[in-house]
Amino acid sequence: GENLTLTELDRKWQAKWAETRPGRSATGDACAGQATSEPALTKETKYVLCMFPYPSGDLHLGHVRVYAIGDALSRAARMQGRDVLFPIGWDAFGLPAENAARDRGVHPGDWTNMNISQMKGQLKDLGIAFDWDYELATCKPDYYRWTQWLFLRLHRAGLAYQADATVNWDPVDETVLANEQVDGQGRSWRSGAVVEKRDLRQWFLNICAYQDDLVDGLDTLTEGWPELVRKAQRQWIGRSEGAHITFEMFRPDDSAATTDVTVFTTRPDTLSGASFVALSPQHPLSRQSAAQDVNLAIALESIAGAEGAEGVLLPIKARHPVTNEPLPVFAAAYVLSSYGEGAVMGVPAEDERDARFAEEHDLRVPEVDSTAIDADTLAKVCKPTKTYRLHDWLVSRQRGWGAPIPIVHCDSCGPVEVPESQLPVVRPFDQQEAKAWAEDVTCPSCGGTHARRDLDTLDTFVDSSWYFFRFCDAKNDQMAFDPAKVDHFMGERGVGLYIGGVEHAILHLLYSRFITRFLHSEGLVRCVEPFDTLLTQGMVLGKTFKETKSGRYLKPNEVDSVQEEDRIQVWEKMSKSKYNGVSPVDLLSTVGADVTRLGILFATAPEAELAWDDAALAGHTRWLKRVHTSIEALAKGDPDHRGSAAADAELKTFLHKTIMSVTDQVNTKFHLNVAIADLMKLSNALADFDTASHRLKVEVMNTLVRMLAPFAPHAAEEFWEMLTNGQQSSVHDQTWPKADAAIANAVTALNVVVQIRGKKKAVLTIPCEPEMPSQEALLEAAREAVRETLGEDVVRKEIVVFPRKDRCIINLVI
Ligand code: ANZ
Ligand code: ZN
Repeated sequence: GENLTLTELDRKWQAKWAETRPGRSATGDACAGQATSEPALTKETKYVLCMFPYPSGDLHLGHVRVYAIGDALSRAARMQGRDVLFPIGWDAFGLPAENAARDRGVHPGDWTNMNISQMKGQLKDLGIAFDWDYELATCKPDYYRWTQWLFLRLHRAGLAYQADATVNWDPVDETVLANEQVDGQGRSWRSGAVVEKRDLRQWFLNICAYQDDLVDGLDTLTEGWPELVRKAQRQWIGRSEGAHITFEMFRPDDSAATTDVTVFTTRPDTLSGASFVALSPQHPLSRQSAAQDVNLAIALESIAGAEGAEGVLLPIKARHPVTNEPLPVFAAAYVLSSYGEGAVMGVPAEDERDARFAEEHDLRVPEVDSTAIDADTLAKVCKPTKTYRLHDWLVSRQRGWGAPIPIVHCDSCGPVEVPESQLPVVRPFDQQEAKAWAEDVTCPSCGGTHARRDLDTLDTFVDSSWYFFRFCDAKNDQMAFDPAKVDHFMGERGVGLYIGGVEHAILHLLYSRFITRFLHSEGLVRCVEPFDTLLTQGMVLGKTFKETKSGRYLKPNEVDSVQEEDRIQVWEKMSKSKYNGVSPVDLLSTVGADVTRLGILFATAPEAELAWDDAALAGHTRWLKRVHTSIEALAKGDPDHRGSAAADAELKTFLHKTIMSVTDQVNTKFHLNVAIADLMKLSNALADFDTASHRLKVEVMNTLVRMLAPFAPHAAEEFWEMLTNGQQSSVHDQTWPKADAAIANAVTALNVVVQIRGKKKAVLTIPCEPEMPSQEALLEAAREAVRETLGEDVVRKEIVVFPRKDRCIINLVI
């Protein structure tokens, strides 16, 4: 360990680890290419999973944060003797690869593979101890073959179906666009063409079949999931309890022609105050009215997309179901077509939006009279029901870089499943080639030769909705996963710890929960919820400079040229356009992996937003150097040196308190910043208790280094080698220290408060080691401490009380 820089340590130990693979323990061993060995039945498993990255090309600090957290927690679990699975893979399908393909003329697969190998190198440079044997990429046929299998299982269970859906169609590029790809003027971001709406036949997954389970299941996650995420899930599903009420509609000029319209209400008790009915502009009755009247059609067109009290009076009336009174009917902008029945009863006396609408359109505002309608009548009119905001999951994408939908369309048989034996269905990326490939295939059902393949691919959220199962058995080429292997790592409670960005709090988690419930109902997995504990890490913000007047972002080299009073410094999400980005690759080559990791982990708790400041790094470098120096000093010390018993006792207690706290943080609280602070304090304590015995100091250092290993794995390995003279295997193969509660809670010193007639005059600390001081010794010390205050006064009585084991109050009565 002579004079190596931290970056040299990274290289030294990474090269060693590549050979020795310390700390490896996961036993889904088929993945390691060995015959399944005896699973470690006695070992408790722990599955630590970080959300897998999109292979964009370079790591950013957000990646560093999530993987540094996962690495620390999984390393600590390994040292605690757990059978740990800590895998990594690539969420590798998606649009950026297609864009790169178009812009640079490369195949998206080549572009993706290049990025994967680059990011993989960076993750290794960072020293993250992933189980690389379990690596997967969703764009590889050996993975998406099973995504297709999953789709077929859903289809067979009646949970995948086709329906028409409106999409943005670019007539020049002949492609479908996502909403974000259409600008404010309704033009394609790429071709500039005016985007058209088209109805296409698309595949949906019937997630709504699980809507109640997905809401109710949240109650089983109160311990492990952040309240905010559960709330977001609940809101997204949007279960609302209320009633359906049916209104009879008629045309005043033709009272014989009636139809029924049902509204959804959460307040059936306000029916007596209903003074109008409002329909969404897309409601069949609104459309029907528009079809008969051009002016109405134009008026309807103009309110579509509005958000206020805009509305159009329709030439129909609604009959109040209790009073039979005729009520006006509107098509109103505020009524959503996709919620409830797309129709509301307007109760302006009770509902704010109805009130605004009534005011705008000069409508009556009748009071709600709870006695006007008796309970019996009301019950008869209202049908209790639940409504949900959740919609079925549209999974068809008109894209080339995704998992092809394994369906063949036959004129005689309709949509037919591609037999499992023919998976994977591999689609040529080139659109022209794909079109030819899709034509004239044999129908698996009737054998006809003019069937067509489905040209669409699956939403990439389908790929990521089941990858955590595949990780348990990533190389299986006979099935998506062996249920026994999934059971081994996930059991009844799912992934032990899932770490990722809060931006995935809704869709990814919801889809994964849905698919898990589906696979459970198919008898393939034992868990009903995929993620037992969820840790959502906060964003990493960069130091950002702006010119006050213009709000213009300043480049680093511009900052000094702008007067201090003319610029402000803020923390914002890192981005190229704000010149506030910090590249992990640069950090690795300057301060090294350990200091980068400490910088991220120590800055704040994992859930909090992190204001990244390079200035904090120097402190971490100094700390590691200090530990290094004290190990060198220990090596030179006299091994038989016996120190003061009092110092030994205090240092020992400090050590065990630290073990307790750090263990608690890595196992349950996850405030790794606190754990690191504890370790820093422990290394300071070594200096503070310099008079302690040499052997104890070595023991403290040995324990400190083992607890440092998850956070600064390279430095800890170097320190371990120094401490053990290279006589022991890797620090990452060592066991986690055990706290002795008796020592941690031992009383090593008494806190003595000396009072004169009940008033505090002095506070003393009196060591309890090597033995408890006698009462007489305590009194002696107390008298001595207040001798000057006492002066001539004579002490008449001495009262000694121990309110706590380590606290003593001595009251002197004069
Ligand atoms: C009468 C009423 C009186 C209502 C009252 C509320 C308060 P949540 O809780 O979000 O489910 N509503 C029903 N369908 C709608 C649609 N498609 N677009 C816009 N609003 C719609 O809201 C349910 C309430 O929202 C329903 O209850 C209905 O207004 C309105 F004092 O009916 B209520
Ligand atoms: Zn057929």
